[in-house]
Amino acid sequence: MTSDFVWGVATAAYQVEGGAAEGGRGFSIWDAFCRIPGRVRGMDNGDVACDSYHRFEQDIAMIKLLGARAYRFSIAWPRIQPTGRGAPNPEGIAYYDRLIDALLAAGITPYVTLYHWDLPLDLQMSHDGWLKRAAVDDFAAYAKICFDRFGDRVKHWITLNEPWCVAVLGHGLGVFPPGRTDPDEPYLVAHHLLLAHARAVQLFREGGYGGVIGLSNNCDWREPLSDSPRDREAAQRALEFCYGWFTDPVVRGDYPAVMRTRLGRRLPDFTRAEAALLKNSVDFLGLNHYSSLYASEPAAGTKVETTVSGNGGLSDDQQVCLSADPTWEKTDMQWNVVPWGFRKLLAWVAGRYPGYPIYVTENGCAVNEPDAVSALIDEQRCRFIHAYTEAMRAAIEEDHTDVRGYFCWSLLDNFEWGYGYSKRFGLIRCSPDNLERVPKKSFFEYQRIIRSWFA
Ligand code: PNW
Repeated sequence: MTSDFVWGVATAAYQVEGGAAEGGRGFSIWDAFCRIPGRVRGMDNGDVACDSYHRFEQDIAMIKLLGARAYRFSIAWPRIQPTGRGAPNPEGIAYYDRLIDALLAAGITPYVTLYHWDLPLDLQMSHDGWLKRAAVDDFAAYAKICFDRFGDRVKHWITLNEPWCVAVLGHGLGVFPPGRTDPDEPYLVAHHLLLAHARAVQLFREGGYGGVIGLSNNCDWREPLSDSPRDREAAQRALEFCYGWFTDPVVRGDYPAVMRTRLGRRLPDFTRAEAALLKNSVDFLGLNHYSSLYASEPAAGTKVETTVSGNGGLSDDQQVCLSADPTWEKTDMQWNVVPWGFRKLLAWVAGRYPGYPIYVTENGCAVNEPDAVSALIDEQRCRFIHAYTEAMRAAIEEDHTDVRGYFCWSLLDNFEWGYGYSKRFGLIRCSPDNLERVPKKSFFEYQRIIRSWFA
C-alpha cells in the first residue's frame, strides 16, 4: 500500500467540545433541541461533552500516539459568529488557531469541516435557517471568514457534513433540529445546502488560498434482494436518493434523473448559473459509511416503511423496501455489520463519479460497553475496524478504486445526537462524568492496522 494513504480520526464540534457558554460562543440549534424534553435521550447535551475545548492537547497527544496522520474536526459556526452573522468573535478564532497550531506542531494534518449541524440558533429563530435562501449567503460569509483566518494553515476543507441528515432527519423525520416533519421541506433545505456548498467553494477557489475542498456525504450500501431487474433498480434508486442526491449536483450539476422523474415539481430546479457553479465543485468525494441493507421493489399496493433502523430515508418518495439478513451482526445502533457492502459501495461511488478521489471521512461502530472492563476488551469494535479496513484494502488493490484516506469515527466516545451519551463510537473512553481519556483495545488495534499498511 502506498505510504501517502491518509489515516485519520474524526470528531465534530458539538459532539466533543463542551465549553458551550465560554469564549463568547453563541447557541446553536442543538443547544436548544437538547432542552426540549423527549428529544435527546436522558436530556443529555453538549455543554461539557468531552471538554475538548479545554483538553484538545490531550486529544492531540492521543492522535499522535495512535500514529494517525490526520484529524478531522469541525468548526462551531456559533463560536465564530455567535448569531451566525457579522464580525468574527476573536475568542472563537483564537481557539481554532490554538487547535490548528498544536496539530501542525504535532505533525498532524487538519481536515476541517465547516458545518457539522450546529447552525447558530439565531439564524433558525429569526431567519428560518436552511429553509430560506438567505442561509446560502450567511454560510458563504462564514466560510470566507474561516478561509481568511485559517486558510494559511488548513489545506483540506469539507464544507458540509452529511447534508442528507440535515434535510431528512431535521426536516423530514424530525429527529434532528429543527425537528420538523414535512414531505417537501427536505428537498428545499437540501437545495439551499447544495447552493451554500457551491458558493463557499467558489469563494475558496477564487481566493487562491491553496488546498482542496470537498463535501462529506453519508451512504449505506443497498444490495439488491434478488437478481431481478426490479430489485436491482430499487437498490440503484435507493443509492441515488441518498448519495446521488447530494453528489450528482456537485459533480454533474444536477440531481439524479430518477429523482426528477419521481418527485416532479417537488424537486427545486437549479438555474443555469447555479448548475455551472455546482458542477465540479469538489476536489474529492467524502464518504461517511456505516451499514448495509437489502433493497427490493415493493409489491404493488404495499406501504413502504418510513425507516428501517433509522436510516431508510424518505421511503415514500423512493419506494424501496429495505430489509436485513437476520444473520448479520449488528452494532449498538442496530446497524448491520457488512464489510463487503463497504467494498461494493466504494466501487459504486468510483463507477458513478470517475476521476474523483474518495476519502472515507467516517466509518466506525457503536458498542455497548456497560463497564470499563468490557471497554478495554472492546472485541466487537476491533473486529469491525479490521474487517472494514480489509474491505477497503480489497477495494483499492483489487477493484482499483481511488481511495486516498480513511477516518475512523470517532477518536472519543462523544455526544451521539439523539442518543446522547448512551452510544459509544470512540477508540477512547470518555464521558462528561469522567473526562479522563482511556484508550480502548480498538485504539491499539487501529494503531496496529495503520502500522501494517506502511510495513
Ligand atoms: C454520522 N443515518 O451521523 C455523523 O456524521 C456523526 O456526527 C455521527 O456521530 C455518526 O455518523 C454516528 O451516527 C449519522 O440515519 C446519523 O443514516 C444518522 C445516519 C447516518 C449518519
